[in-house]
Amino acid sequence: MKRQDPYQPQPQHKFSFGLWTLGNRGRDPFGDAVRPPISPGQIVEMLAEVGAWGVNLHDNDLVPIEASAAERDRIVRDFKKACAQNGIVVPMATVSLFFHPVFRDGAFTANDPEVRAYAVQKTMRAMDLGAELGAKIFVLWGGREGTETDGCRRADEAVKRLREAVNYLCDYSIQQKYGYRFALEAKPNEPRADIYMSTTGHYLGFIPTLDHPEMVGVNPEVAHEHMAGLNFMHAVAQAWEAGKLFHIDLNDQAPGRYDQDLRFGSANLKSAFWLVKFLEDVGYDGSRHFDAHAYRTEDYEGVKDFARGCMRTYLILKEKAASWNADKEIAAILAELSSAPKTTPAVGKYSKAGAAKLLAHVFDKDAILRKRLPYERLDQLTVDILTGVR
Ligand code: DIG
Ligand code: MN
Ligand code: MN
Repeated sequence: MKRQDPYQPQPQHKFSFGLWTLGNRGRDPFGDAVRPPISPGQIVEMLAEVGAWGVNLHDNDLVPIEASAAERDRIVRDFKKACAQNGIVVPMATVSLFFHPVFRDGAFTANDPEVRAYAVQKTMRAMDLGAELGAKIFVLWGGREGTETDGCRRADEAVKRLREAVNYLCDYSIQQKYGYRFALEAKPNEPRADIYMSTTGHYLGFIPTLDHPEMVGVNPEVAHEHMAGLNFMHAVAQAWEAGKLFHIDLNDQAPGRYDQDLRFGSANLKSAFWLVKFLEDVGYDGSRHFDAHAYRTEDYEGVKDFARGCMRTYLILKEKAASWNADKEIAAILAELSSAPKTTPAVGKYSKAGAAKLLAHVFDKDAILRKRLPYERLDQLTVDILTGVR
């Protein structure tokens, strides 16, 4: 009897893909499309075939920007039917404020007030569409919100314009009773030379300045923090700790390159492991969304391999994280690391008495220095587990 594949995706894993990921036709700045176009319905069927749970979309991934109201309604009706027939849900929606040339100078932060107003209108309509499909997370990625020359606008004016748009859209969601949580996605550059809100940290500093900060979180993407040379799991951990990890874009990326949106875990397996371990250790319950696409060399069978690989690698690393957590030698090392004499004064919440005790305490620095920090052994045990030799 064929052993059940332990890395077979299930709905409870909440694996989702954007229409634009499996529908990516392989066009790049130096080459035309290599794959024929496929319809949203065909993408939904493909997602069901590989075992995904959800599908996400930009407004124009589904509804062409010039579609009439009647065409829009027909397209949405057909898409809802395809999702229902294939048991695929729509957990997240977003809006394209970057593809149409009208956004060449940005959208919410553009210098032209008409463009800024049109961007908000287009987002409202994309929120309507997402709500109709059952989405509860709305992602905003400001791909064009940036500059090639900083002579074009004051950077603090851009922040003000962005805040005005996000406040307005939060109020629209409240008025419409959509119940959206907004997830803001950072990226350092490309398509603009420098994008505002370039890292997840920038957004975590921006959110508390909004009218409805409780409605707004972040959507960190692996590739985007890696492009900035940052530790992605640290960005995710800070977002989580602040109660702001509303969504996540999983993929992979070699540092210092343009956005590669590679198959999850295909470039930096160890950093992918620390991420999966963190998400599983803290019980993150949101979508595991893959914002990635297949190599340009692939046909649609290869695109399915790409999608299966994203989910398979996540599940393999999830199993490795459980092995790491159960490893006795690792547990012993971790216990040793945090040991200290019983007389060590705690810091905790400030108090006059506590401060007096701390100031009076004599620290034996030589004794502290004798305590080992066996990180080489700890990291090699991690490598042994990841490579399957332990
Ligand atoms: C790019 O990483 C962005 C767009 O694909 C989209 O707006 C967002 C959705 O996850 N990610
Ligand atoms: Mn990306
Ligand atoms: Mn993304």
